[in-house]
Amino acid sequence: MFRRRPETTVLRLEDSVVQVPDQALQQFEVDGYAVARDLFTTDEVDFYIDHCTRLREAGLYAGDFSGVDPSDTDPLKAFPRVIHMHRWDDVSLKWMIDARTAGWLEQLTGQPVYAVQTMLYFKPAGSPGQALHQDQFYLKAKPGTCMAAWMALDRCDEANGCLQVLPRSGDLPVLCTESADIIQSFTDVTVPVPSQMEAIPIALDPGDVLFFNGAVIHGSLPNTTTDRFRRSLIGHYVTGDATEVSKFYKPVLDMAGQEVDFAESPGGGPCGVWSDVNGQPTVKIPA
Ligand SMILES: O=C(O)CCC(=O)C(=O)O
Repeated sequence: MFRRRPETTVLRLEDSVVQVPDQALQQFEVDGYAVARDLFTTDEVDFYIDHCTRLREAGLYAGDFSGVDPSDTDPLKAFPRVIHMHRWDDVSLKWMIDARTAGWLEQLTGQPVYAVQTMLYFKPAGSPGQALHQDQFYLKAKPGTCMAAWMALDRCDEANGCLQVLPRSGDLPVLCTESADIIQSFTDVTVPVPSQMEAIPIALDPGDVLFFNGAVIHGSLPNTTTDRFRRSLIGHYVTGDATEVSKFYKPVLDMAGQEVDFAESPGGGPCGVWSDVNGQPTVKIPA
């Protein structure tokens, strides 16, 4: 049974278990991302690492497109990512709709949010990264946008392939993609970035969460260490004004875990390309 959508989008800060610092709100306004340090405790992180390890060991899941073989020398085959665990794993569901995450998402976006996806990355030593992309390319939440909550389970830095983000990309339209370098990335499409702009690494400690909107250009470099995992739990959400999302992300849940009605977003649509306006890289959508 679907729940009716709430009539109001007014948020009551006093109901929230967290208060997002002004500095994070300001950074989100400018850049489209913000970091919540220590949002989850060390004990919680230890619990998630243990749970996620057992979950991967337990077998095959829908979304294990290339199978799983712990003895394979290809790190992505030995430890493939797990997707949409919240659909069958209660721990993942509870993590996805945790009140602290909800509070951050709601205060950053100024509206309620709905939850659509969980992902678990192991990214062991030697794994490729993920080429720069925008999540809205995939989720197509409309109107509004999608949001990500990316939680570090290990210390994440440049050596083990932390996330990188392009500052001030949070207001861009969805860009046209091009082929990615599939030695560096496990995905085969990317978005171009003008030479004057540069994605920056976001180092996180276990329990820190990086929040970013669906326009932010982001990705990750390979894990070049010989002995460190870069495990992370990722939740994807859509903002409360959205009425449609790509089929892959349905069913959509409210932050109490109840299914809500959403239309299926059609594929395709226009995409932006960089052009030079008075020496400044600017995205235009060709007519
Ligand atoms: O964790 C990564 O390396 C990339 C994840 C990502 O970019 C995403 O979930 O959109």
